[in-house]
Amino acid sequence: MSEFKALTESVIKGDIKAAVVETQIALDAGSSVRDILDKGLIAAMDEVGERFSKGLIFVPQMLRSAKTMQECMKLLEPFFEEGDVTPKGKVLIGTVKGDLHDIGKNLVAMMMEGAGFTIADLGVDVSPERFVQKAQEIEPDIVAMSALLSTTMPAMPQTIEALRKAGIRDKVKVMIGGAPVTEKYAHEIKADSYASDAGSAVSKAKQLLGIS
Ligand code: B1M
Repeated sequence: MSEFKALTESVIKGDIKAAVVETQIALDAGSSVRDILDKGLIAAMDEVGERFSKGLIFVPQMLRSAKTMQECMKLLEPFFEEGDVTPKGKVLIGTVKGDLHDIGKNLVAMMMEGAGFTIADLGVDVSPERFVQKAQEIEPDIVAMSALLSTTMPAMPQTIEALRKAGIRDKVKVMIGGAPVTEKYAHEIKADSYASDAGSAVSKAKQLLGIS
């Protein structure tokens, strides 16, 4: 593990207090937010996932680590602001039906907001009907879907189909992402864009709307 060993270990253990202190120490030491996220927090969640796969930990521990990461992210949030407040477009985001994972989706929403997008966040377990209803109400430029489970990925094409049936597929761009999602899958289901992480979600969103 890296210079963020203490932070990573606190997140793996689900020790909120220690992890928050370690995040602050890293910020005070001048570490970049990107490094704290990638090498500290996300690395910890990857290890948590590994341990869960091996049966070494169970859902309650995974939940505790998730809560710990969320508390640390609160300290990082102010740093996502780019300072450019020119409105970039409206993004409707949610984690798809059947899926309760929201950390990655929240990170994408936070970074997009920091980059000047207006965000409407539907939360988790969002049905295709709910995406459609909200899209009709707020007329977003982009509908952004996150999925962390291979079993919930099919809710993405279902949502695209629901948008089509409602007659609004051509009025929005669809972006998808999440750990099991791939560029190839995005192509297969005719999404307009795929992003592998929150940073690239921002640049892909700008590309979709023709903003530099
Ligand atoms: Co779950 N879980 N989980 N879990 N969980 C995974 C995803 C898993 C890979 C763990 C494992 O087995 N190794 C596995 C899925 C296997 C699969 O299908 N491929 C799994 C499982 C099996 C489950 C349950 C089924 C376990 C059970 O009950 N038996 C269950 C399902 C519940 C449900 O959703 N219905 C479950 C439950 C949970 C908790 C609730 C306990 C908790 C989530 C809490 C929460 O989110 N509030 C949890 C957690 C924490 C994880 C792991 C450990 C960490 C996820 C995470 O937050 N990562 C995860 C293992 C892992 O990912 N390594 C695991 C950090 C986050 C920043 O990364 O979300 O990938 P991520 O987001 C990234 C990119 O993917 C991307 O940007 C982010 C980085 O910048 N991205 C997008 C995400 N969304 C995007 C959207 C975009 C663009 C980019 O555009 C729209």
